[in-house]
Amino acid sequence: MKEIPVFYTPVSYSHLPESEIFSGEKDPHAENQDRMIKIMNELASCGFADINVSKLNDTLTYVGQVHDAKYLDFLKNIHKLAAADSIARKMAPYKNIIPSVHPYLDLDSDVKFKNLTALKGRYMFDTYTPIMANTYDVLLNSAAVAVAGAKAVEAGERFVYGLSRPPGHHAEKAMAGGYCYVNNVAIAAEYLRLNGAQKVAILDFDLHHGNGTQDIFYDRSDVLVVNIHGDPSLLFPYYTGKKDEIGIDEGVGYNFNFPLPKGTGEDVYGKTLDRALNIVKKYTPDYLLISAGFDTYKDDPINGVIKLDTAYFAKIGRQIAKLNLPTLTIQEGGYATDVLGKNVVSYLKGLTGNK
Ligand code: SP5
Ligand code: ZN
Repeated sequence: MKEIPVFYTPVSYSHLPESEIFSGEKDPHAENQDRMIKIMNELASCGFADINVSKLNDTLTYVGQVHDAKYLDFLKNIHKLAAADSIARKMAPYKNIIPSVHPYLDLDSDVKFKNLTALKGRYMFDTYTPIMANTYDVLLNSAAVAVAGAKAVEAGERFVYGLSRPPGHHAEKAMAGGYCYVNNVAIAAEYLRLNGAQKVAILDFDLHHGNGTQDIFYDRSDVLVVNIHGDPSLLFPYYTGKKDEIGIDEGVGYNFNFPLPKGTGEDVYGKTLDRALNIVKKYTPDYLLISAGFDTYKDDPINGVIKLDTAYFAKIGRQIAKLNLPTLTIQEGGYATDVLGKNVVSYLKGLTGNK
């Protein structure tokens, strides 16, 4: 399987969120290190060529094009600020930064967010996405994988897979959430736009609506965003992902959502995928980027809505490949750890038409 280079960074293994807080209770964190180990092992046993992205190079430039400077300062500094604050209060330093309150008015006030608790609530939209001491380093390396992948398709590779971890599609311009801190696929898209591509399309087939990617490109026509996901009235991220979110200003007509009802299987999924791919085709993009989440797998522990099996991910790959576009796939969710590697490989083999 030399046809699909795999980009990854071992720095991702040091991302160890230990728990996510759901309704006041601590659950073991679903986005665990084992996921990546399983993917890497399966890729290795199928002979994929893996490429260790060991340097950030110009990653920060493109991260800065997508995310607000104040948000990036927050990600970079919050741990040190919180540590200093704990010492001043004679408390043990926090291991995990998690918000406690959220602003409901005036998100741009500089005055309001001087207090650390207020600041956390401003830049983190849920209690599932803890910031640890090494998180800033880890998220930059995860983004570097996406940038390296973008450079590889730019250099002429037909298919590239970027195993970014942590994932990215829930990260908005100025907000972390849904296990995501910076938006890897958006950073790759922005890299391609700033280096000569006129039009980039993003297709997101993670179970969850890619609210972050939608937020980042909502007022733009140069990056088409198409999302297929479980009905957000039943599922995270709840507040976005409805059909009538079509973009604003320049971006009207360049954002598409396909929310799917509980119990969606291959038949309905396949028809929806065809419609989504037709929209991409009509747009005639220079590049296609895929936010690939495998949490639509039938036995995924956080899925009760869309039911696909391992073989079906190959079908998704085959349908995407029919568009004949240079295609960069970025890893997002998927929490059925034991079969995650097999699901990823099934999809990648579908892209190239391998069995
Ligand atoms: C990248 C990605 O797929 N992010 C998904 C984040 C969704 N998190 C949902 C967490 C659901 C909480 N689990 C409730 C378990 C009850 N004990
Ligand atoms: Zn997901």
